[in-house]
Amino acid sequence: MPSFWEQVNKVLREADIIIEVLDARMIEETRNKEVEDKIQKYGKQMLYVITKSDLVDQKTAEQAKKTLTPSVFISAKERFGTTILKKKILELSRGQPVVVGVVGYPNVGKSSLINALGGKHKAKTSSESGYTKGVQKIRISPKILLLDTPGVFPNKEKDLAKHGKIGAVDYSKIKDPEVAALTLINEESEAMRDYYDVSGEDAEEVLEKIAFKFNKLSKGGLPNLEIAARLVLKDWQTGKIKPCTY
Ligand SMILES: Nc1nc2c(ncn2[C@@H]2O[C@H](COP(=O)(O)OP(=O)(O)OP(=O)(O)O)[C@@H](O)[C@H]2O)c(=O)[nH]1
Ligand SMILES: [Mg+2]
Repeated sequence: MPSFWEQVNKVLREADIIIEVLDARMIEETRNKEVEDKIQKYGKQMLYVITKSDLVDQKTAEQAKKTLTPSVFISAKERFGTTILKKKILELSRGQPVVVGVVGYPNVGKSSLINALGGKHKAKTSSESGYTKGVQKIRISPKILLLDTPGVFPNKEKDLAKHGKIGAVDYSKIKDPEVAALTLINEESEAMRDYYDVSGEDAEEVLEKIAFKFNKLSKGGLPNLEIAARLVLKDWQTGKIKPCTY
């Protein structure tokens, strides 16, 4: 099977419109500049779709809308924004039949978005990142054919902590969960405090307290930071912890 990037490249070349799917909690971090550069190079029409908007407040949504155009806010979970998105696609294609490629980082919600748009042939989804392995065609209306693609991140990007935060690498598979979790605790300290109801001088102390609180202990009763780190990454990646935006 061709690599994930090879498959995405083919879709970028062949589709008429490209949807870049972004996670509303981490909009800038889930923008794939390598994908965006290619879209520009091929002269394709791009549409930003910001999904998981059920996890952020309205203010965040409105701010992002101003900077990214054209963009549509949706929640696949709550089936919000899907009608507007279909309308937007038809507006961009001037009512003509159109092939739309759906691309983005792993686990941002590409397949869920396609399902929310009402495809009869459902795209398979999972909380595990890297789930979609090949391009799938899903017709959502007589005029709109969607291409679901495997998630990719920029080749040059080796930022493991970021990949843990945005869920591009699954919490169960991440190689250095402590580094990723400590970075996340630092960046989202208020959200972490609210969710776990613990506080500490620094991220490490917070992680230790989480380990104690959830009984993630090694022999001898010491906190098992690796297991606690995976718990934090899991809660974040699955959307249990909502970011503080004020
Ligand atoms: N809260 C919330 N969760 C969502 C939403 N859309 C998707 N998810 C969750 O995000 C996770 C990933 O969803 P997928 O649709 O499989 O993501 P994907 O981009 O296709 O992932 P890959 O195929 O692995 O690249 C799943 O656990 C979904 O339940 C949404 O609108 N709101
Ligand atoms: Mg998928």
